[in-house]
Amino acid sequence: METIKVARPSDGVMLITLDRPKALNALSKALLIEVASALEDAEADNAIRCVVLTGDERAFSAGADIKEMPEGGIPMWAEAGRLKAWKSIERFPKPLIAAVNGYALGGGCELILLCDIVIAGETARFGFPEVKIAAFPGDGGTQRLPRLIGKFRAMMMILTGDFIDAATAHDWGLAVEVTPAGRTVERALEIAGTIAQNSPVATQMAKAEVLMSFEKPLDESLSMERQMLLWQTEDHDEGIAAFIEKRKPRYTGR
Ligand code: CO8
Repeated sequence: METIKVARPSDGVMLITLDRPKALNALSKALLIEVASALEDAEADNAIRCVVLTGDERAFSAGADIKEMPEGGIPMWAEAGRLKAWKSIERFPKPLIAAVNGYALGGGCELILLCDIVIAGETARFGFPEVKIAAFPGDGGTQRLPRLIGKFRAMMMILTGDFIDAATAHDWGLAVEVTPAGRTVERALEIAGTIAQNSPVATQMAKAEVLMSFEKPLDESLSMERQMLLWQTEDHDEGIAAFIEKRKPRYTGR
């Protein structure tokens, strides 16, 4: 990997660090493909139960790589490898946590919108500055942002291109917790460690069910939730047995 670093800091947890510091971790096509590929590895590996995605202290990511744009032109946005990478990140079935310090802009913020939990450092700045280069958030931002923070706040961010700070992001529901900058990744890893102790089959079902609430009409998603509830698993039997026997469960993901 040339544009990301991948580590396994604790049992069941993968940490992906965007690593193009000189370009503020801008999402070059190569970087997007490497993130997607690391997530595909995480999906295939039964030992991985949760992934944390982060950048560095200056930037989570400053968005799509503006310097690739003159050469790529309009066809670059519809290029198959790029779209496939976004799709594969969107479909990642295991819990995905963003630990955000510094700038999270444009495509960088769209990447965060695909995460399941967002922890922001006090220095984090979120924004959609695409309008300033006569573009718009075309990798999901115009659709996902208003669903998360409401129409007026989304319009404010997308139409002005102005950034919001970590406290405002927290207030608007774009981040669940704000930490001192030096503790953001550590806190995200703590949460990942907690998730990793739960049954992977249950956490993946729960993620899929919550995401359904954004995608399907309520009557449809409620009946799918009911179908999932009826889906008996070995982990569920194990969870109940462990509770009754007053011991820690040993989950296998079956
Ligand atoms: N792409 C490429 N390089 C970047 C990017 C970027 N998005 N952002 C920063 N860099 C580079 C800078 O060019 C600079 O490189 P160099 O040292 O070689 O000159 C280096 O990173 C450091 O940046 P700055 O010197 O600018 O650092 P500052 O602290 O002065 O400013 C900012 C930081 C405010 C973050 C500033 O860099 C900035 O405004 N960056 C651009 C942010 C932006 O506009 N992001 C959105 C990009 S568009 C997008 O994400 C999706 C478009 C989808 C369109 C779909 C249409 C269908």
